[in-house]
Amino acid sequence: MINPSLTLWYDKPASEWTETLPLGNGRIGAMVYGGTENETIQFNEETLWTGQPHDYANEGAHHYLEALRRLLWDGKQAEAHELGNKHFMSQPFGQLSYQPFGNILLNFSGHGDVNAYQRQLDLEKAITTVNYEANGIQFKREIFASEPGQALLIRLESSSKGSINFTAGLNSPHSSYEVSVIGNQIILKGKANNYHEALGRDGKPYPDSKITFEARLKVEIHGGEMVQAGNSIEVTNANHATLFLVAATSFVDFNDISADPAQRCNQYLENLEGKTWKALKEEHIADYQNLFNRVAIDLGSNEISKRTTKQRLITFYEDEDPSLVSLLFQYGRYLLISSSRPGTQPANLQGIWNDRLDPPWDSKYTININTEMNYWLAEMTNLSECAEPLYSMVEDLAITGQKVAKEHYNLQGWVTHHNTDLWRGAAPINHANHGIWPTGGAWLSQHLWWHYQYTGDQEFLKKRAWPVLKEAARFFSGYLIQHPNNTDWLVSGPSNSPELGGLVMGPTMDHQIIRDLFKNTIEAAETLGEEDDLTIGLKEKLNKIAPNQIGKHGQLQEWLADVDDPNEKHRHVSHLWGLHPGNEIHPRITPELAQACKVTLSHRGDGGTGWARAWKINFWARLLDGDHAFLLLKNLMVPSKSEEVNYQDKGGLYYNLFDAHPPFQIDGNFGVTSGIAEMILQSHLRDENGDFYQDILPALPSKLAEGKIQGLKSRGGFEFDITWKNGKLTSLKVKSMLGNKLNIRYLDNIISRETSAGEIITFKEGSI
Ligand code: FUC
Repeated sequence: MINPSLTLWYDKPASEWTETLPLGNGRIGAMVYGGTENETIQFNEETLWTGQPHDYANEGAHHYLEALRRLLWDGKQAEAHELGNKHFMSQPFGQLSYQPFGNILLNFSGHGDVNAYQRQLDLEKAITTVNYEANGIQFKREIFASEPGQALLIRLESSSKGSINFTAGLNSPHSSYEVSVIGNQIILKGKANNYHEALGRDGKPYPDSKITFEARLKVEIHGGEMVQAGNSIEVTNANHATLFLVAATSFVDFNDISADPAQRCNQYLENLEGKTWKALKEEHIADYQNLFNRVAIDLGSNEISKRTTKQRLITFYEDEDPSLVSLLFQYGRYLLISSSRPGTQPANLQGIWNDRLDPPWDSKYTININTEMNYWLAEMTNLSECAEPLYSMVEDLAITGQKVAKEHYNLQGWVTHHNTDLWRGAAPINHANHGIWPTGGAWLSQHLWWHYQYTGDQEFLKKRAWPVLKEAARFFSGYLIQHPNNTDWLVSGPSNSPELGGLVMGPTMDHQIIRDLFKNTIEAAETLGEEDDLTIGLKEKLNKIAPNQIGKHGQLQEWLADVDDPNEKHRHVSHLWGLHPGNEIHPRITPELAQACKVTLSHRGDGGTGWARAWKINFWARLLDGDHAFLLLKNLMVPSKSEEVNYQDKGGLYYNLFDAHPPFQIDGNFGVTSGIAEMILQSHLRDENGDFYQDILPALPSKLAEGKIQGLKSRGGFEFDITWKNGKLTSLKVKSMLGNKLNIRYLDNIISRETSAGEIITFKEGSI
């Protein structure tokens, strides 16, 4: 029996990449086509990028900072763009790109015509299977990416002894590679292509690519024969076969690419030596389920849930099959576990799944929404460890960003602009009109503070969050300047409201982010007893940062001036940052500002790119409007066939349920999981003593009137099991992990009580 909330399945092989099924162990990613005569498994390794260690800072750029500000105050934006492009940008203007690694090619001659075909991805086990019947024999292929095994594993079985016949090979899209066969191993060695364009927009060359890579496909058979056939291995009449793919690059860290991929591959294979398929599979399932099984969700299912995933997606807008919502929720968690594990790189714009040498936006890290959206779900859906790579990247950026703070602003502390890459570029890229946006690092810092709020981990706060927060706050303490007319206000600039309207002084979003950074830093200092001149200064500056303003249409102003266009449908709704992921705007606390956010959202509309729709689910949940949040969810859960870059109104999902910007961009998958969680539980508001409110079912859509979730986490260190029927809470179980005070709020009722660490509190129907 297929569980419709935990399985993606199809009755045909994938005909394009966005129909293939993703696997990943955090480091190695694979996309499985599920072909019968020809199977292709396209794979990646997360450190295969173009370029080499590189310092992007533009020395002495700070000499132009004052001039930029002056031009902007004087209303000379075009001149500011020109000056910015000439003197203030990263060297070169762009950053480098994530790369595909190769393909496993399997040929099963005579399997062109098959019956009873089915391929599926089981989210409970993180295994994809392909089943079909050919020439009266049942064939089964199982594939998974093991984290403990550090390998992609493939098993080929059939219902009849001695009927496994295939040829296996490897290739790569890079121009410089070779394939050889030694014994039962196919070896692929290569060097990354250079960036797909020779010169940046400034006419300066991109750094050459220096990363080398190696993959090995080892074939083991039971019965039958195996021979070398050119660069392939040919297997005949085996009972079953197991294939092990290991892959590595020379990357060590953003400063060092001196590792030996061959030695790494050897080591990976050695570690697999002597382990049976069964043992490897069990080890993989146990490791994966340790993370995945922490949260279970059931929103109900019905007859239509039994159809293929493609059919379900096509009709979701009409039938609103609730099990497709649970499936999408869990898919986000699956994709995070598969693309981001302790010790790996964070999930990039495509997670770890990319088949192009020239991927959209380089498949790098865009920090003016996308990278953060990737991690909104991590703490709340009980995958705290999976955010570890993000924290490590922020620590790297705090190093490279220090140089950029010095060279571009002549300031201490660290700063990051709207993109980064494997080399941790922190300087403004692309074009002054949107690249000069200094609040990337401040926004990222929020995630380290959240980790502390969810886990109460003092060690983490002291050793990891605090240095990052303090030095980010140090930068902005020096960076904010007095508004020339409204001299009580401190403002940011030159900057932009991503990516609308070009360079300005004082975009609203910057002020919301900087306020959040200052508040978190002040609280961290108090908690750690680290208050000093800097944090005292932050307190003074905090209240002077230019406030949120309501404009002439009743909208929240995106800029200092009241110039918002009510017809503007731009995908970014950056100035609602204070509503989500920030917490300074809320219907209960700042009702006028919340109302202004609604006006803004009504102007921007209910469409947009995939990630824009996902963000709007979160916005509407924070505005406590579950039905509007559900409308956005529906608007995202529509099939998108378009692969071309489209900035307007074509967001949706591909048939493999990957989010479509379009093109594929993973942020929307993660954002949707966060949005669904925000409908069910919110914990970002606090009482007068600083203890968090636990808002239960704050934005439950009427279309999801019945359901059950187990294992959601909240700020303050609580874990929740929540059940509801007919739109009403019916049972609630809370585990207090840290012994903090519990403030449960349901509708307008509040129950507050002290807890002890480990205590489990159960509320029955009608008791709240
Ligand atoms: C930002 C967005 C685009 C896209 C890109 C990767 O620039 O404005 O829509 O998501 O990042």
